[in-house]
Amino acid sequence: MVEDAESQVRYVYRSGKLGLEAKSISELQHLISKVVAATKKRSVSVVIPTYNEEGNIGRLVDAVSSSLSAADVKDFEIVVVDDASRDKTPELMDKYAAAGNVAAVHRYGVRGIFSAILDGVKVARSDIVVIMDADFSHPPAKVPELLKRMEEGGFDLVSGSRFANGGRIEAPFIRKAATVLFNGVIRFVMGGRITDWTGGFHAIRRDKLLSLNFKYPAKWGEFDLELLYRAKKAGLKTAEVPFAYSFREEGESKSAERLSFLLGYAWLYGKRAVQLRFLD
Ligand SMILES: Nc1nc2c(ncn2[C@@H]2O[C@H](COP(=O)(O)OP(=O)(O)OP(=O)(O)O)[C@@H](O)[C@H]2O)c(=O)[nH]1
Ligand SMILES: [Mg+2]
Repeated sequence: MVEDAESQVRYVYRSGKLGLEAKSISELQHLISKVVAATKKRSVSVVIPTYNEEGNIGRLVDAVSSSLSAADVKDFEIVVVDDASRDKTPELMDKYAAAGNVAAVHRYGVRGIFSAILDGVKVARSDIVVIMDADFSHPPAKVPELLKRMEEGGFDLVSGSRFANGGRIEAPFIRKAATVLFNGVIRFVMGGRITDWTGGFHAIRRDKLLSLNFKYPAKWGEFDLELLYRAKKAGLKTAEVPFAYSFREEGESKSAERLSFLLGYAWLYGKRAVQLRFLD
């Protein structure tokens, strides 16, 4: 059998004039750390995982850049972590990366939102990272607010919440109803004061995130549950900021509104909540 070049695990990093390639994320981290001393450290890194986001990624990078610039956040970077998308996402990322404040990370032979985010955080060149989706579900205009809250309150983790006062969900009815229901059940199981366990929109101190001991593999957004649980357990100082979640505008929805999918989601999230709360 001929091996597909894309099935071999490989990491490619491009930012400005920098072009690096490695066989593992730790090797890539090492290569970056060698040159980073000679380049500038960043104030914040916005980590965005992508898979087939050609309709969104360029617009999102522009929107995040404008929103940070408008809030007078200087020297930020946007780290886009792509898993060999089949559309034009990879070339768009590289185009943006050439300009300098975007780092394009291409992973080959690896898939998954959670590991993409973690890898993005590992190669981030700053002490504070923001995690958000590429499809405008997490509003770029809110990013400075997460950072401001973090700085002013001395928090380690500030999460966007759709269920805190002032938060909302703009999505097709069934998707919205399912999210409200799941979240209610998860909140009940997990206990405590966190209102949104699966929002996926966070600002966090990089070293704190990397020091959390994640135990479970995650396929979709179940890692959010574990992130918030581990953060709480490790005594991180956390806060929530309300935000309006909007359903993806561009690109294919992997979840759509199929009942089988929603049930799969409920099973995964519910199982993870019980594992964390009672079996961890
Ligand atoms: N690097 C990487 N990113 C991914 C992968 N799967 C999804 N993503 C990205 O992770 C983010 C969240 O995924 P979504 O597909 O929006 O998940 P969702 O919000 O549950 O579902 P829809 O918006 O309905 O598709 C988006 O930016 C995706 O492009 C993956 O395997 N690898
Ligand atoms: Mg989405």
